[in-house]
Amino acid sequence: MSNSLYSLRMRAERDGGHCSGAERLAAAGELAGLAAALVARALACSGGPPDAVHCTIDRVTGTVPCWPLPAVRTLVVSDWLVGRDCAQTLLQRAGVAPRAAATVLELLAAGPAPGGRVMRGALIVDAASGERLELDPARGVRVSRMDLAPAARAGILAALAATGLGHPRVAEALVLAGKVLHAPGLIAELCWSDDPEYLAGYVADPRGGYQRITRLKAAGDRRGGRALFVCRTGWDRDAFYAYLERQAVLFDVPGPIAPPQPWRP
Ligand code: WAQ
Ligand code: MG
Repeated sequence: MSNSLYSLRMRAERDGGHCSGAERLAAAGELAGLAAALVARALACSGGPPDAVHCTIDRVTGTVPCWPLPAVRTLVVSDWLVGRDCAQTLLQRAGVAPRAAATVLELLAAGPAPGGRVMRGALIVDAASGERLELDPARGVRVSRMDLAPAARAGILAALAATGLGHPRVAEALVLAGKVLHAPGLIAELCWSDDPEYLAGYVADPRGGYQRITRLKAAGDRRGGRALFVCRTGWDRDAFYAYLERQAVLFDVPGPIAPPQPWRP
């Protein structure tokens, strides 16, 4: 599985800000249909039609590793305030300094791009000091070139749906987190959606896996984002970007999926 694979990336913007994005890996024969589906998704993005939709297709070169997906847990919280406390605790357990975790939670809540907007990509944050490390803080790092392996796709989506995780955002976020967890120097990832109706988010880390939190924001809130916390010691920013933006990765086996459990601090 190498030469015949293409990376397909879509991003859409409105009023100079990010409003929709997606990244897939597919064989040549699938590209036309997939691109059409992603354009349709961009045109349907919440908040009104986009001003621009960009689709980029690149042939993938080099070998493509196939990895298992992270383990999935769902922590049920009564409201988003408890959810953010839960995220703070999980980030600390993963090795993020308390102040760094709190600062980033506040930043995502406020809208991390200039003017309180959402970013197209993810923040990169020093897990010890909270310092921002992106090359371009308005854009962040955009993780791409990852997908479910075509032959395993239907089975993995069925396994997720059978446990109540059939929403397409779950599979997409799980694949993204699966790639992020192998990034050099990665300590943890924090994410919640910018979709005003999608309230769940997650903290992922190499030991804890993909830890869903049922509410990380209030209904109707258009702000969301992602942050990648790294250990600065020996960290190489260029290698980090190269892995996240250019290395293609497929996932062919689901991890264990635990039933939802109430969050107890
Ligand atoms: N690379 C880096 N950052 C990204 C990417 C990417 N490929 N895609 C999105 N982001 C950033 C960007 O700032 C978005 O505003 C933010 O993440 C949220 O993106 O288990 O749907 O696509 O129930 O809205 C998580 C929970 C859902 C799923 C996350 O994110 C579950 C989600 P969205
Ligand atoms: Mg997305």
